[in-house]
Amino acid sequence: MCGIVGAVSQRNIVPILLEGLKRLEYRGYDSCGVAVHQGGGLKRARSTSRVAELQAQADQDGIASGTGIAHTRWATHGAPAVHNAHPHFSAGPAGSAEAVGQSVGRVALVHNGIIENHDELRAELKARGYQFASQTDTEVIAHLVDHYYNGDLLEAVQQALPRLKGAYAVAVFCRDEPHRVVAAREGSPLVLGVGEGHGENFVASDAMALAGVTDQIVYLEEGDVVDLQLGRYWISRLDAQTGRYAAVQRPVKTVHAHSGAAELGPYRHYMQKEIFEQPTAIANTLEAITGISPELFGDGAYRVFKDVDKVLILACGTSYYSGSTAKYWLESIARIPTSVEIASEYRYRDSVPDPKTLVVTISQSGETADTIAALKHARAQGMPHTLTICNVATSAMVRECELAYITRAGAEIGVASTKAFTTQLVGLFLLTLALAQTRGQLSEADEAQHLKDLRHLPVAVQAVLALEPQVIAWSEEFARKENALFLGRGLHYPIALEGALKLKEISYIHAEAYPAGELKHGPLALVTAEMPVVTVAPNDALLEKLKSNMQEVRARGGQLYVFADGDTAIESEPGLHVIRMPEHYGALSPILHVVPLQLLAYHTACARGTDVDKPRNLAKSVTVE
Ligand code: HGA
Repeated sequence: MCGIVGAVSQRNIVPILLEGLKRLEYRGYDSCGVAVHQGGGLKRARSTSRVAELQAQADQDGIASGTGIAHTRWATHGAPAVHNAHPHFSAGPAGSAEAVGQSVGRVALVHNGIIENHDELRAELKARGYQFASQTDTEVIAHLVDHYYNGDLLEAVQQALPRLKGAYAVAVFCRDEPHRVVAAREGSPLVLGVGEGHGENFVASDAMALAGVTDQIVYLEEGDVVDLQLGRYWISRLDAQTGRYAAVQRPVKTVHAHSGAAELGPYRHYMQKEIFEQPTAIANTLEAITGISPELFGDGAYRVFKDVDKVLILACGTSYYSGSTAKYWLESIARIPTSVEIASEYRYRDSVPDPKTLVVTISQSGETADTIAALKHARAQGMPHTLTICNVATSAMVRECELAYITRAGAEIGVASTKAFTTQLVGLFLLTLALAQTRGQLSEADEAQHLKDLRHLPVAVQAVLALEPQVIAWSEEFARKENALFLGRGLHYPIALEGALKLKEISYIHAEAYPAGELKHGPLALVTAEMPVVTVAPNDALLEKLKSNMQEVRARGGQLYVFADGDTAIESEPGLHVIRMPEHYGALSPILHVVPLQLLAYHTACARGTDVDKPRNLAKSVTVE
């Protein structure tokens, strides 16, 4: 998703801006740009290629300055093209003294988010004589700031912001104020980095972009506007009572952000590396666990768990599937009614709030715009108890929620989530046990057995990873297909959904997942000899039912590819291909069964030659609605 880096310094900050963009590159983007204050005006370079290309262009054009902003764009409004790439320049209304053309604009601006009333603002600004050079919603903000500019950039931004509907993080500077950058956020992430010399200060959409430059970070809050100047910064926000902006203090935190520049080591892609890191990621996530207690989720968790009698899980994408798996655990082990909702649906539908609900959000980055909005919606509906399962301790989600469990998957670079998913499942299983304990549903013997199984999990996942050569053999067949079905039942139905999503995301093969019992109610019509049907077959209470569903596929000539637990009696035969998993792993079995599905998607994508770590049209950290 879009990345923002901005700076004011006494030294040339272009290398820092571009290095910052490189750190955000893994999130996926389709164009990038940098603009600086130079030679008394604005100068910029933009590219639809990689940041390295932008860097070469900036070097060639001699772009260097102490004041500048940079951006990676993931297009929402307007095609990925150079003229739509940020930074955007304003150029004063036609006929005015500021109508100096695109090459010498007055205001330069980068934006992350979506301006919903851009059509209306565009019409207004056009009527005032502003000319638009892009199809983006962003450009209206540049012209609007220009319109309000009267010698003070902060005042102009403060006047423009209340006119915007939607979500934004913006960073802006002006030709007439060479050592100043003003930035603001509402609905999109933004941090301030307090410089450690050269009088410099920074803004960025993630502290990771500033790793190695400063570890003094201020997490800006919704509605904050920050004025960066040499050696000083000033944060303000609109006071609803007075209708004026007033200064606010925000704590400066020391944040040891990782640089995101993880080494690939012996792996071909980050996704493969991350699949193989799962035993370590799970072990790290469990490291501090000596026993089950609500306090694993934060101080005061016992009181909260006692006060709730249902769970509402809000998430998107892969996190939605970890939540869907957890529903089975929560209802069967903790005996607590649970519903799981897609965040972008929940936030816009009429629902029946119950204050005795534990609202659980799940997000790898903790910045997922839809999930944050759904969380706020749930709270506004009168549900105060919130908990997040998240991989980034400093994220907005963790800051917003009353309770949290931080997974320790480490940086996940591949856009298709793998180790974040399995560690989320670990966090959700711990939540299930803690709720079960609070509700008197967990005997000491059960707790001890579950803990033993959890501790053994890294070794069990390692054993599944050893199946890679067999999965590679299957992937060569899959690479020639255009469709696939995935089947699972019960606890493993969400795993089938996740397997289908992985295959879609990175190999671009159309894949759908169904609860196996649902096959005969429609999708069986799709089954032919050309349709591979991947079946997740744990040795659980539903196995015999699943076998009948497999027969339904075989009878129609469908090709079955079955991941069967070692203790099932499913044997290979013509049309029935079996990879034998370790013995059944009880309630934690989904964590094992998803691993070969990740490998299948990965190797199929490799065989088709796709850009595995940066699949087309997708981005990491989905910070727009
Ligand atoms: N709406 C803007 C910015 C998009 C964005 O934030 N992507 O992550 C555009 O389309 O340029």
